[in-house]
Amino acid sequence: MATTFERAATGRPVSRTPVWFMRQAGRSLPEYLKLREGTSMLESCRRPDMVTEITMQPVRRHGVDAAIFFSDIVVPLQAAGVGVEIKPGVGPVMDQPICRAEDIDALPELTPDDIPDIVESVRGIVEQLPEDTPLIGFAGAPFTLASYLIEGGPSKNHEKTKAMMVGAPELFDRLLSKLDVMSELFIRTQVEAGASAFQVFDSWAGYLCEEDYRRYVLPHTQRLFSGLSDLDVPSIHFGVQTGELLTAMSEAGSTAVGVDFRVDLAEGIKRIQPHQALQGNLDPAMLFAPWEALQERIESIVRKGLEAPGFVFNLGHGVLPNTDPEVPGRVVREVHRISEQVLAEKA
Ligand code: 1CP
Repeated sequence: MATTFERAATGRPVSRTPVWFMRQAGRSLPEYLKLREGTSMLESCRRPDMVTEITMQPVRRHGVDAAIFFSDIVVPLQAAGVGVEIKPGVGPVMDQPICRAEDIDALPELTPDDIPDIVESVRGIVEQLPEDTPLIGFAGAPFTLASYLIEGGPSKNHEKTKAMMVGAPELFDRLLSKLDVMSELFIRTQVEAGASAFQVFDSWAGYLCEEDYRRYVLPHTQRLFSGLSDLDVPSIHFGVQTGELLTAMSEAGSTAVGVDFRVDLAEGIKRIQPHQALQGNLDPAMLFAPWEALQERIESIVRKGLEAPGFVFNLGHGVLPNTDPEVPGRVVREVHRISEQVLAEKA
């Protein structure tokens, strides 16, 4: 039987709205900080005992309706042999940024033999998860991964990436094609090992105008989703500041589209495909607001979201580092309460 999350993410009826939070595992949890002491981020991602425990922590503490695999979008690059490190407080940093054709040709391919630990981690998590709590796998979208490779690390303006995109489109296309294959294998590995759904993070797509997105990026993301369509599991496509791109992103082929907090959900519904589910979109900063103010926001989002064919409650981006670890669980309970009430009113 499909779980509430799987039903909502594919537009099937539910009795209440499922909730999970991007970055629900991590810096906001004292038990995470303790476990991570002395182990680098990428090493933690490759140790099945740690991945399993960290993925389970928010499920236990917050009672969320889905777990998200603890990993990072650069893990497949690192597993394939690319020199990359995740610097605390910075993010992924590359040993050697990509700029020429030779760099792209030299980019190693990911093979199943590089990631037996991912299979082991997923199996360990699925064994521990309650039956009604699915595991969501994920990967970075080709464009967002390309930005880290070309810029060499986190970037404010993505100028080198855009320069290659318009100045050497055939190189850019070759790079994104290689990343497509890598992300497809990373997701396929997670789902075949037991993940019930997946999310594609195109975090930095929102830096593009729609014309460039459609011309240089969308065909690759479409290929990624169509390559995974045989898995027949719910899929979510998410990016930050993508209000202007939502319609184009909705054409990539996911069952659900993630909306960040800048877009009103009533407007978001109009911009995606009529059959698609919606995921979002509470501003993560609102978890710091007084409870009554937060409650009002939750109710407004749930009422709007439930007008879509399917609705998954989430934040508009990741949980912020200093979030009170008691608050996400309260949000979960409140979303359940309000959505049950709204769905009863509609029945
Ligand atoms: O030092 C630390 O503790 C590392 C902090 C950290 C964590 C906990 C990083 C570095 N990544 C992660 C885990 C992570 N990354 C998850 C775990 C599952 C969960 O959601 O609980 C996921 C899904 C990601 C995916 C990811 N990594 C994205 C897409 C999501 C998003 O936030 O938009 C991106 C852009 C990255 C790159 C990255 N990794 C880490 C940081 C700080 C960043 C962003 C850096 C930047 O601003 O460019």
